[in-house]
Amino acid sequence: EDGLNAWLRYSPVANAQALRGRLPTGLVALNTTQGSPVNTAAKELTQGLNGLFGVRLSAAKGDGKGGDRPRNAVTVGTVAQFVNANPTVRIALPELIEDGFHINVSGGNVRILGQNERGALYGAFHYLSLVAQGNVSDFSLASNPEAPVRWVNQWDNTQDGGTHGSVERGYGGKSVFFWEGRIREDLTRAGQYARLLASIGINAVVVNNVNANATLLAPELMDGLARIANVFRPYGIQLGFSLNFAAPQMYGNLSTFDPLDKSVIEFWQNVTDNLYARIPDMAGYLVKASSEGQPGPLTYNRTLADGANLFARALQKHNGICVFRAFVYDHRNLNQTLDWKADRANAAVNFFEGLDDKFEPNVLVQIKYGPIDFQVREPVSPLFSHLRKTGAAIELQVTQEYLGQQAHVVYLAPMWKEILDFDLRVDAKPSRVADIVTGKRFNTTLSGYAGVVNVGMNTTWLGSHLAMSNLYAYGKLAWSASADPAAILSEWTKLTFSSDPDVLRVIADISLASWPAYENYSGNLGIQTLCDILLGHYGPNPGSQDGNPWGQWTRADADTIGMDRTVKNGTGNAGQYPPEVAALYENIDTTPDNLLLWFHHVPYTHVLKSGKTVIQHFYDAHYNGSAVAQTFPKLWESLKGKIDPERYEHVLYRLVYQAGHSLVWRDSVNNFYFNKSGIADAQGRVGNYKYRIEAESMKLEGYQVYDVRPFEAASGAKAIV
Ligand code: BDP
Repeated sequence: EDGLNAWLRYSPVANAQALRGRLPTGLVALNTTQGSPVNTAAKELTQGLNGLFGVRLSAAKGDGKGGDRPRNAVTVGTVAQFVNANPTVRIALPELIEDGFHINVSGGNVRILGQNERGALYGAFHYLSLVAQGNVSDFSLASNPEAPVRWVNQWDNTQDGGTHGSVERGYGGKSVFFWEGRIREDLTRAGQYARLLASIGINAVVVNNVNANATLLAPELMDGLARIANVFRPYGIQLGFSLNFAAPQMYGNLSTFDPLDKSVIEFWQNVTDNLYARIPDMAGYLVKASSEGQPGPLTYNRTLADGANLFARALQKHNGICVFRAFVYDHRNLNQTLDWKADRANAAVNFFEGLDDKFEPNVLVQIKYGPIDFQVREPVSPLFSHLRKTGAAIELQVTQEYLGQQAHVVYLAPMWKEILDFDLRVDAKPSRVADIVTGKRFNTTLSGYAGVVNVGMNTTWLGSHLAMSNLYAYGKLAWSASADPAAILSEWTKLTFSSDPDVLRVIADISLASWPAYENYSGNLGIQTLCDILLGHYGPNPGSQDGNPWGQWTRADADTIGMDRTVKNGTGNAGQYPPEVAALYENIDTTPDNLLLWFHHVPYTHVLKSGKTVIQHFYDAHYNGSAVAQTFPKLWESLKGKIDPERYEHVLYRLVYQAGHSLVWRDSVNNFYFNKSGIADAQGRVGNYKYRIEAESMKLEGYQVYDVRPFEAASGAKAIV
């Protein structure tokens, strides 16, 4: 068990023999064309029922024409194909929207019908997931996605200095798509990835990094992209493509990339036509522009709408969409003085202000869940409340960039759920983020989800077996935001490991405790993840938070900490929310403790609602969080013999590492603020390590002592190597 099949293992269910009698033995595929999603569904059903129950499906006699319906068979196809094949049969079909499906199980007779071919494939995967969990009773259900856009973004580089096929913020190895500046010859892994994604309802993958390489527009590379699209197509996955805004100049040798320039418009139309000639069902473009040094419309004093519309118009005749990222900021404070206005959290609303009615209808604005950047705790981005005419998508990050990079277990679904359930109270009316990004709140047609996943060639995909629950949960929540994180996890565990109650309990105990634990040892009270902020985004480095020009500051000094984002005294960020929410955050008494330091600048001695001071909360939370992480290896060890050895050891290794690294986090952050504030820990722990034996004090054979920077990342600023 190397993880490659993730939750699609189809390993025998416990009582397969007893359940087999209730399963179909025949198969009617309503489209048998090679490469069609319905044909894929038929193959999956065959493979799945065989693996799970040892059932060998055979093509059932009679394709149903004239009402001659086969018995004890599973029928799979679209509603239209079914009606076409059974003109005289009348069945009550529930209403399905694009990509939706209907399943009816009556004894061994199973009918799986999609609104389209992709829906039929989703239905087949859903049916297999239910029977794999031992559910073979009769049922009838219909399921429709809540949002049309359920995309994955991969930050894969075609070429990147010497590291060909690297994945930016990817922790699972090299790209499954690119190698040595080209598209891989062998795209087997890309196909396996598409299969996993289809099984959780994903309908498109943007294959290249948002920091896009313009050379991908070369004809031979476009040919390669078409090969990826061919591998995706049987799974109903469309290909999306990231663009470099300056490509007209960098690649096309034009003198400009001004979005209103005629030659630039022609350039993009030409590129788009060339891509669609090769990939007629391409999903569209993803554009990162005027952000983090990337070129964009602002270079020419054009608006972001001018930038987005350039691509949207080129895509219109091909029915493609332009997903334009809202991650636009240039709120640098180069003097690194305390300029309260230099708040990156304000950037997106500032840049999009006044543009709501300026976008072409096929533009979708993709907004990171919080106003900064995938931190362990952020309020939701205020931009969700500003776009009413323009479709909005929420960007979530499956790859755990700031959240432990898959070396720490952090089950993210509870965090996403909190964000999706947050009510922004636009116009004093219920306005859940989930209702905004599914188009319900403002009646937008384009809406949805983007998940930055960043799998790689490692057989575990993400570098860690347990991290895959995040990918699974992402798909499930993008399908329906009402899904419950604990239920999703339990389903994932059953499919990935087993239904053994101990396995379910332990994985739930670890996973559901993991986000709070990580928050506790990595950055509390809304101060953000206190990791190294400039480069790796990994490991503790609270000092780095105040030493960078991007306004992403903790504003900590000897007496005080936190960013004043109030309208009254601070950066005004609280005022970007609708009035009820703005009032909540403006007032320190109504700001929840977990966002206190996001919105307010207070003395370390400020007393929280919990009754503790800020500094004591820091100390205690870091001890509590790391104490929880210490329990993970022991919990996991209780599963020895219940998990196959390969995955058991892989997970254990990481959990032991996490337990250790959580102590590094605890002591680094606590020591840092202890040194800064000079306030002692009421429990006498911080700075008082009398039971600890420092490695550098031991008799060393084959090791050398070296100085650690930042000093707080090692006790006594020393480590051995
Ligand atoms: C940051 C990542 C960087 C991405 C950027 C983005 O560190 O690698 O390019 O976000 O989303 O979090 O564009």
